[in-house]
Amino acid sequence: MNVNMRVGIVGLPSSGKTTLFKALTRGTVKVEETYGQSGKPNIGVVSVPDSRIDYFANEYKPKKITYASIEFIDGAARIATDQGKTRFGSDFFADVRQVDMLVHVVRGFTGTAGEEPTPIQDIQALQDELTLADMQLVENRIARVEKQLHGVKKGTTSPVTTEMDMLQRIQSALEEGTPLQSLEFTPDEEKAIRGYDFLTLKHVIAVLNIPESEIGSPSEQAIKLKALCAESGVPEIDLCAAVEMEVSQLSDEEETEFLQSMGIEEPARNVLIRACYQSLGLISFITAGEPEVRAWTLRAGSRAVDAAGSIHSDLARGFIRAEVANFKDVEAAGGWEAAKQKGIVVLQGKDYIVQDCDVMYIRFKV
Ligand SMILES: Nc1nc2c(ncn2[C@@H]2O[C@H](COP(=O)(O)OP(=O)(O)OP(=O)(O)O)[C@@H](O)[C@H]2O)c(=O)[nH]1
Ligand SMILES: [Mg+2]
Repeated sequence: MNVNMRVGIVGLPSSGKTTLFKALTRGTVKVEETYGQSGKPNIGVVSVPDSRIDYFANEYKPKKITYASIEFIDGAARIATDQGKTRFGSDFFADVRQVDMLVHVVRGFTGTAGEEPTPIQDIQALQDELTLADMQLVENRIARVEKQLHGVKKGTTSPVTTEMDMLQRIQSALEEGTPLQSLEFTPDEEKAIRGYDFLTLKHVIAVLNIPESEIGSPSEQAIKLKALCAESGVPEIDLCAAVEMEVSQLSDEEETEFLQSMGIEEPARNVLIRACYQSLGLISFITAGEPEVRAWTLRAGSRAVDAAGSIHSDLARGFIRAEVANFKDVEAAGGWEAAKQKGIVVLQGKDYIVQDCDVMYIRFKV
């Protein structure tokens, strides 16, 4: 399985989307500054930072090092402001449908024309639009199912009545402002829902683009936004995109030095990349050896045999056992071989649920 997750960077004009994109891609992608001019989005594939890989790369000096990756798209899902009013075009929704999740950049700095930041309203505006689009979707679908219901005998149940029942539940939830994520569905319903592609079911991470002066000392507004996001279960990250972009252009050593001097452990872009990965419900396990040290992406809850299959179908077919250890334990033991000798590496069967911190070696025979 090659999981290629696509994250759309959305937000009002001049909120700092492209600046953030440059920070995420560390200047490796040539960017179009505004889509107004080209209409083309900026697309960049970014490695998910992973200290486990760095550790084994150091131990094995492998020929190849492969991090997990995420694709970021800046410029899909454009939003325009027209005389102070936010406009979401139909292409906005079409673009949003194509990504797996959204990073919503909101302006926390004073605008170029002196506009005060209004992050809470900005977040709400996008949420409202997504909700409205979903209401429209559910209404259209209900109208269609109603027609099909004519052919169903009253008092009997059929797939059509079940669908109608579910659609009505969704409709009331949207009207009441209850997040669809909090509704309970049967596995069949879940499948149907994925087919509808509701926008409010996309995971969102809010990024408050703060001025440099507020790094480490959040404003009242930032604190309020954080509380609000926590309440609605939306992860929120404060960062200064302009500083992140500058830092990201430095070499690794310079960057570490610079951040240390500011008392910062790691760049916010890494925190954001990892948050996206988590929000998508993904985990990774590591395989390590001289040919390659590599992170493999899996959906949380996957079994050892799925992990084997993600490497190669032969490994799933001929799966015998997986040698598994927690990375922290391997590190503490002083490496994989040492961990084996100390009995830290254990054998697991097909149904073992892979954990995000696992280092694995698959034993197989075909
Ligand atoms: N003070 C400050 N200005 C920023 C920051 N990030 C971006 N800007 C400025 O805000 C303006 C817009 O930044 P962009 O990154 O181009 O914003 P955008 O969201 O991509 O804009 P559009 O693509 O036109 O919608 C630029 O003048 C940036 O220099 C920041 O963190 N702090
Ligand atoms: Mg831009």
